[in-house]
Amino acid sequence: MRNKSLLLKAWGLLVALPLLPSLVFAFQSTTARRASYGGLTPQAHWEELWTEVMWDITIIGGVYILVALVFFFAFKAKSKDGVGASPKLSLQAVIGWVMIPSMLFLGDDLFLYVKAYELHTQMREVPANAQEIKVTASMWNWNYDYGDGVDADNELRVPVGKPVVLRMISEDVIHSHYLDKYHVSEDVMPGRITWEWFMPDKIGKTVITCREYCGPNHSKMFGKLIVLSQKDYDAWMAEELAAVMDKNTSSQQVASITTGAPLSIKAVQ
Ligand SMILES: [Cu+2]
Repeated sequence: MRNKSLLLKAWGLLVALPLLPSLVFAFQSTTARRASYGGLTPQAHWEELWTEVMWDITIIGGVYILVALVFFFAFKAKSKDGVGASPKLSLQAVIGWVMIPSMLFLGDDLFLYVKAYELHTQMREVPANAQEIKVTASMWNWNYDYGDGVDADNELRVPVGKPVVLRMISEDVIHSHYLDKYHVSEDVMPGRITWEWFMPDKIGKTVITCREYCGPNHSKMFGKLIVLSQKDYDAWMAEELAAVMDKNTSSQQVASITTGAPLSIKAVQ
């Protein structure tokens, strides 16, 4: 009896072993990598984690198939009329077969959980130098407001290599702003400001979609993310600012003409 409980303890230790390396990795992950996230943008971070999940399930799945195949051939019926052998397992073997694979899975799950949490934290922590653009969603339009009177519908222009934070609100129902290439999406709601940030790392155009059903034209609620070189972005912004100035000047002219109106009102009286 005493021997048996010792043996069980030894098994317990053995099944706990796979957890140790994952805890060590997890600890390293949160302390050493946290400061700079290993130099990864959230996008690269997301892709790294995805690749890791794919490798893990492929390796674990492969090992399971291999073990199943070995058992299939080792214990199958030897003759046409025979029956397959089903060896009786000892208690230790039963615990081992159940616990070791379970702990391997659990160890890997914990490791991936810590990495996913790290990615989530990175996606929530906006870099201090991020450019802020205000987003207003409505059925079925995205408006991007850069400040100083510059805004655009369904086209988001940003310079390459600088983090961008979108501060978002909805005028009607719940929408969700999804930047497919950058793996970020966030609900856009009436009465609440939400945000998402991304690092535009490559010049080019990618799609922006609404990721929350928001009415009959939901599928038509998409836009373009246009990443420009800093030079092209500055040129575009200068053009937009000039257009705003022009508009302001002409509306001031309209305003001064209207201020002359009391005379004509008096004339009517
Ligand atoms: Cu929508």
